[in-house]
Amino acid sequence: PFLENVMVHEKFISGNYDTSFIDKTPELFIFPVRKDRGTKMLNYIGNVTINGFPGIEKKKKPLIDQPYIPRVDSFEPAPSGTKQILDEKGARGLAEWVKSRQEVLLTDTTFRDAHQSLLATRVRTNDLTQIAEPTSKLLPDLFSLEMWGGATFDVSYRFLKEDPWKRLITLRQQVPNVLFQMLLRASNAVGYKNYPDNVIREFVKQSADAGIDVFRIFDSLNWVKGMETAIDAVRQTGKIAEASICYTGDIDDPTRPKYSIQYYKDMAKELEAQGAHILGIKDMAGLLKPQSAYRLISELKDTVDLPIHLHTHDTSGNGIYTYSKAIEAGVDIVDVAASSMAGLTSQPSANSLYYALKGTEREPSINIDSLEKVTKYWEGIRKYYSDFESGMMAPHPEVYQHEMPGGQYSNLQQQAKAVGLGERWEEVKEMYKRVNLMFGDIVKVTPSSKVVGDMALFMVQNDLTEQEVLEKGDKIDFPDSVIEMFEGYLGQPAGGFPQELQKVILKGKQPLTVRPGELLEDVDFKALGDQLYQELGRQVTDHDVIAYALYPKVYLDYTKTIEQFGDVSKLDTLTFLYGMRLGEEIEVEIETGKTLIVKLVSIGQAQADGTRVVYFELNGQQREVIIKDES
Ligand code: 3PY
Ligand code: ZN
Repeated sequence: PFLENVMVHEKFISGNYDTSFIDKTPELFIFPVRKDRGTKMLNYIGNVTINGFPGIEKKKKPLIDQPYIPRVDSFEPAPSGTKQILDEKGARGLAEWVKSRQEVLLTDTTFRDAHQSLLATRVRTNDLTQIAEPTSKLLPDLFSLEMWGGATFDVSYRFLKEDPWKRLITLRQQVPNVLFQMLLRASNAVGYKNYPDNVIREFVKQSADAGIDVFRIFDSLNWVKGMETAIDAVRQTGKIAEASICYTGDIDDPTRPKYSIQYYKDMAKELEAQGAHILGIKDMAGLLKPQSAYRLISELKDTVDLPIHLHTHDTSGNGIYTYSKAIEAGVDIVDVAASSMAGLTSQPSANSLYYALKGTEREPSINIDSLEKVTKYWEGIRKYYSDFESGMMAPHPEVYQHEMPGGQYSNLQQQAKAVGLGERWEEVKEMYKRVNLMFGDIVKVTPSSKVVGDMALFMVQNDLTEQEVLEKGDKIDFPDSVIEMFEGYLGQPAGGFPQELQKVILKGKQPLTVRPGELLEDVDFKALGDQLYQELGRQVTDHDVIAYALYPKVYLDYTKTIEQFGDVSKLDTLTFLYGMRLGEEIEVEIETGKTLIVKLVSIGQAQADGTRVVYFELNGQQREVIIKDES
């Protein structure tokens, strides 16, 4: 349509058109001045140099060596792997293949959960892309790479100002042989609330089309009904539905009978009946103790006919021991991370597990020297993101008490600081535990874990006890997330919500008992696309539309940043986070074969209006930008 616009239309050219509206309505012809890519980029660099990056302390760009990148032969095709097995045999065939293996299979989470848990999900696509092809060629025997979903979707748009779909597509091009796995929060997709069923279906379809093979699906209250749509949507795509049980409590603690071995066996049977291809055990906080792992896996193996995939976090320091017992009991696949990105709130180390199992009949098929090369890359990259580290320096067995998921600990700590409770962190952790019991001992994983965290902060901040909540609740303005969960918008917990508390929180409102998806109206994607087209004034893709459906405000803010600063994903990470040092020169490849050379020459004094002139050289030409100093 753009090739046939008015400028080339024969009537317009021949002068037979009434064009007086051009003179009568000049306001229709005011177009924003489009800044060129170079200027936009200088604006970004100037701004981050002067004002710092949101969420971390402003500081001078650190000097950090480039990471070591393992060399691989780009002309050699990648060895065939699990992706080819799925393509040949289908989801059921792949599951049978998994069950037939003697060695324990490994999922590498370094591209997703490891950095979600250690570095606030901040690792950028650039840094993932550099190691993608080496990973594909050096570690072709992995069961899967967990590289998408969970918090990555939101964080990409919100903080990294990059498109998560491009990440998926680019990595898929680099890794044609190993299954790609994502974490899907069932009816909450990659968000914090239930979405209409057709949004879940559309999101799953587009994710599968863009390259996801294995969907780990979980519900934040272990409510199987809330998982039905997502499981079915994945099955429709022909990809692998890894329906998962979230592990909480302690099956071997007689004082915690709610989450018994029987509870898990019943749920496993339900998930098998729903059509799961693989059974996932998602131990998001790392609460599964070694002996319990042996018992759980053994009994689940006798209960269902599915391969079992175990996920844990090493927060307590017992991760490898737990895996060792699970492997003894016959678990098929475990989640690990490259050693330099493992341990603590992340997954146990792949390298350590390899050495622990070497020479046993379940020794993983992995070349340890290759793994060490990949590990060295991650060791270098991690340094770029050191300002996002949580500060946890040692194993944290206290997790068995508070039961906070690996990804939540540092987040909640940040939230506590933000509301002035940094000094009262010990109380917040204790309150998290008490809130869980007050809520009836629920599963705590995104988003239910966030609700428990919000309530714990709220109670500490307002010096409330459980008793006071019940007695004075009619006068208390509870956090929105708490109200919504008690209304049933995240689904139903085992045994229901504590009724007295629910009444207090809902103040007369009636809770849902059905699946929220049954009540939420389907999204009209066509209408939404039109609306987005109007809003942005450009053509939009299906990926844009689904992103807008999931996160309207975050998505629009992202597009505004791109409009203002251009495609900032092209910048190297240190420049992206810290800007430039005076006198420094960098190269930015803005498209293949087109490189900008940027030098920061000087920064002017702050003017009366709070702005500074920043002097650059761009490809040798002097350029200035004016930046508002926010300090
Ligand atoms: C997520 O939902 O992002 C998680 O990693 C939960 O453990
Ligand atoms: Zn996890």
